[in-house]
Amino acid sequence: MDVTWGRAAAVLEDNWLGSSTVPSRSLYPHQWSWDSAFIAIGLRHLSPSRARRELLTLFSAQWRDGRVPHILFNPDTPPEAYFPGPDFWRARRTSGLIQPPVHARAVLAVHEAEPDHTFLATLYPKLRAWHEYLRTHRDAGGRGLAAIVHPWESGMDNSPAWDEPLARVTPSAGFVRRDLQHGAAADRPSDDDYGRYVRLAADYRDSGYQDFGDFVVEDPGFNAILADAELALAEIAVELGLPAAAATHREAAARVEKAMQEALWDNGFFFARDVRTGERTRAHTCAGLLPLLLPDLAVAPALLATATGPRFRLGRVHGVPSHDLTAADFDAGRYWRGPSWANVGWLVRQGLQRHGEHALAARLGDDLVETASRTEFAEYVDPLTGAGHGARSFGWTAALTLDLLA
Ligand code: 2M8
Repeated sequence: MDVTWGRAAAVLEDNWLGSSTVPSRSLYPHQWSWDSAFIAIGLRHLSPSRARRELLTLFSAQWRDGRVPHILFNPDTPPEAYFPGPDFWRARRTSGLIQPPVHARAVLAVHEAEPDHTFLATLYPKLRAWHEYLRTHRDAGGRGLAAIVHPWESGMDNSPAWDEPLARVTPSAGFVRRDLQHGAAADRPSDDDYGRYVRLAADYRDSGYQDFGDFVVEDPGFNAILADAELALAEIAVELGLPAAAATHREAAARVEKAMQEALWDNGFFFARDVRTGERTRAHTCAGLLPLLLPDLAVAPALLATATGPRFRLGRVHGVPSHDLTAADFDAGRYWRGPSWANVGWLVRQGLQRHGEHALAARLGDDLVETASRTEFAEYVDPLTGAGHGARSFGWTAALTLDLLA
């Protein structure tokens, strides 16, 4: 057995709580939404039944309005282990925010590893309700794009794309950051940003998790993943013998893609759009590369040129930098402001394959495996040196390594 395979499998074993997997035993001791989807994609190679359990556990916490919460709290974890914990959210056992909808893709992948009609038939209506929530409750701009109401919803918390809309938010004070007990301050978001995250989350909570507040943004990463998820849902519908439903999912994907093209594309790149001002934010971040996931993306050649050009240097650096290498505020070690993340690398690799860029996809895949193995499955890495940062034994890094090796 490959040594890396065994070590990656051991990480998932250690992070397994019995019905779900934590991203990290120290920094993130609960179940996170998009982490679980990526983890299931790796777990399916070890145990399809555990991968199914991972996703079924997450969807057991789906809200009645269809949203899949971004954190499902583990009742056995001490409250002081993570902030903001269940007391903050006042939503029983979950947060009230969401994360990118990678789940349909994960459900399909798990089914492909070991076909299970009951699993598909159980999750299909839940996935439909989840996408329906995004399409209706989250269409703040009225353009057919899902808006996020908090940087945490992008999964790319302190991305430079959020600097402008966040500047409107007055930071909260009087809370204790638990993350700094486990992570180096220079690798984590700043105190000011954290204060803004807490303010936005409290305002949203106080509105009953309904109102659009100061931060309302259309993110190309989130929407590309949504369009891809609709394509995955179409494949699931075909598997379930529902060809008419499959056609509606493909149409939904096409609508999101068209809206992204019209509202977010500019000069060779996809940018986030601030719904409050109507302006596109100017930062080139890795989220703008994720529309490569869409196989019929008309602007793929131009986007590929940006990906391989000086801003991201794909194939010539480690992974996919989370921020523009040429930007003055690129920071090689600070979270989502420069470092490369395995999940983004894995998604972009899929995109490269879908656009026939097989050599570049293979080079990226090899680098992701080598870097993950060398850094003890680090949460993120410096794209220029490959040095690990953040947590080690990180769930999705280990899981996606397994998927790349399989
Ligand atoms: C990070 O986000 C959480 C808040 O959700 C945090 O900083 O405490 C992000 O990297 C996010 O993408 C990820 O899902 C989460 C757990 O790994 O950690």
